[in-house]
Amino acid sequence: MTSQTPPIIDSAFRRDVLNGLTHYPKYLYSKYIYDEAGDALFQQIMELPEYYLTKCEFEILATHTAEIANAFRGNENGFDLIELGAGDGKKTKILLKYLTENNFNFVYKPIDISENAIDKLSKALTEEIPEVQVDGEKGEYFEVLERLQGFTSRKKVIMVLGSNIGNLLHDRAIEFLSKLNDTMSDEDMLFMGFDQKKDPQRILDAYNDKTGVTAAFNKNLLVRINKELGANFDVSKFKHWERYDPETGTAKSFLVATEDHDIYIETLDLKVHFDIWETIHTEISQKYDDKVVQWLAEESGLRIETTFADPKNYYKDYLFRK
Ligand code: AVI
Repeated sequence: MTSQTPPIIDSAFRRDVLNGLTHYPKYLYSKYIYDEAGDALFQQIMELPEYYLTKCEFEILATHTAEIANAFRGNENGFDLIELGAGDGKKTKILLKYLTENNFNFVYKPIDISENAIDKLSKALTEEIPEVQVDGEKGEYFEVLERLQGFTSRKKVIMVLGSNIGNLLHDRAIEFLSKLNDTMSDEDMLFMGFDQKKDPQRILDAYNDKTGVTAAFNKNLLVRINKELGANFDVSKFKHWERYDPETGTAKSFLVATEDHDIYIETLDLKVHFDIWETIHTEISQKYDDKVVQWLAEESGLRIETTFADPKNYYKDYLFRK
């Protein structure tokens, strides 16, 4: 700190940046990558040939559409298909088309913290699959789920695609799954994607593409701190680095300082020093196998009903019940 007066930490972003950059070793939370620029970079990542996750899950949904849809089917009251973090809905549309064409009684409820994302998706669906009943909700996942619990007596199928759970450490993943469990009744289901352990090189390549999109995605954290907190990070002084531990299944992303230098964050009145080769840990992308998913489920009071995999077993969607 260069000033005597402590800065007013008036937002979670400011507080987390302050905590992360004054901690040793330094870290930043990956959830802050996703502003408008970060969302656009993630869309580009999903199109990369190296990023197999999206393609595998797409293949699973396209191959096992009928089986998945039939597993979701409820009683005569139908069900609410609640998707957490729906994004552009590219994968979900396969299911929605099938459910609509086969006259399933359901309402699709995408949930996202971005109102813009919900509006865009609802509009796209009205044009592409006009028969589907869409009722999106803006808000934090659990706040919305609690609200829904209050006025829906229909079966809920909660869907979390994209191995988003992999961005949480195991204890936080258990917390997340347990909270989902709390919102579920006996007939409700949870359908969730988990990227699987595989050839370590394949995983490293997925998080270290040749074109540098993943590097730009991670560096967007610094760009965002510059924009929103008035910092002066020079992103060219950082190198993106990926590490994968095949024993734990954890892929870890870092930004590594390539020279000894200081940066300054105006709204925090904070000077941060980087030694040459000092790291900022930016993201974890956990990889799983059935044993680990089984353990996570048990710890969270859930049980695996069935699984759907792509032909190479790179990726699996698990269907859970309480
Ligand atoms: C959103 N999440 C599941 C992605 C992942 O694979 O961990 C984010 C990502 N990071 C780098 N590439 C993609």
